[in-house]
Amino acid sequence: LLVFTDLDGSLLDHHDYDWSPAAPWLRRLAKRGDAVIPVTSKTRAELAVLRRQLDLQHTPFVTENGAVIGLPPAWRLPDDPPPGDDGLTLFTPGESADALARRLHALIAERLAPVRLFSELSDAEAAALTGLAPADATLARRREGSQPLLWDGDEDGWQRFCKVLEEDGLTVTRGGRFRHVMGRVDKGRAVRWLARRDQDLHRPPARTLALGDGPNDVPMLEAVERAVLIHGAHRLPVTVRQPALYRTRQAGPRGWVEGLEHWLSEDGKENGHE
Ligand code: 2M8
Ligand code: MG
Ligand code: MG
Repeated sequence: LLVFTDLDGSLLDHHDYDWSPAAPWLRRLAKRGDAVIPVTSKTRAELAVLRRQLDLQHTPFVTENGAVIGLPPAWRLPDDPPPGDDGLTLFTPGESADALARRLHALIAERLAPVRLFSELSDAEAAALTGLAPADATLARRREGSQPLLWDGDEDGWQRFCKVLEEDGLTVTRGGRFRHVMGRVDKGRAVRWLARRDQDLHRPPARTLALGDGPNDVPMLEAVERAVLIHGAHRLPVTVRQPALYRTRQAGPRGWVEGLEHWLSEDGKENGHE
């Protein structure tokens, strides 16, 4: 089983980033040999810390809403680009964060749009907005392939600006707190890429399950066999076209557990809801 999971508001609590309610299930899945694959808006710098803490060093990951895909050695194919010093092989299907910032600044100036780039805040401002420790805010600001935005205008104005961005070929989505701009990537494409890679490695065909709480998770929830929409502490509306969708009552890591327990029994066998 490949378990694709969002972090903030899903495996991690939206407010304090705690995942302790999910720890027993993380151990259970690891023991069964099921891959738990983080698919997040967070940066590779943030995830490097979390992969160690969550003991997910041997599974792939997706950062910045699909802009970066990272593979551990066991997921490599011979023709892949060479791995970095950390042993990870990286794919960056989108656009660089610097190029995105340049394009955004041009459009912001042209439209006088009330936008700030999260990556250009001070660590103290970023920490105050997210509840992250200042050192973690530094890691969150280190973008490689996406730019989270702060919009200081009304919703109509945002819809108009969003159209401008999309007409310029950018992808726009929303996480629990911020609006995010990327090149032509999303979590769904990254998940399909990883499921295909799993097949290309000639492993026994894997089932796929995904869990997420935000609008940015929708393409991922629609790209798998079975999905869990975790109750959002952010209260944004989320619509998912997925017949095998379970909506949790609980938020964050408790909702994550509730969703897994809907689809899997404790011995890891799959429950029969369809
Ligand atoms: C941002 O991502 C979340 C994900 O839902 C959001 O939009 O609310 C990113 O900047 C990420 O890097 C950061 O860790 C997170 C902190 O809340 O916010
Ligand atoms: Mg989330
Ligand atoms: Mg996220």
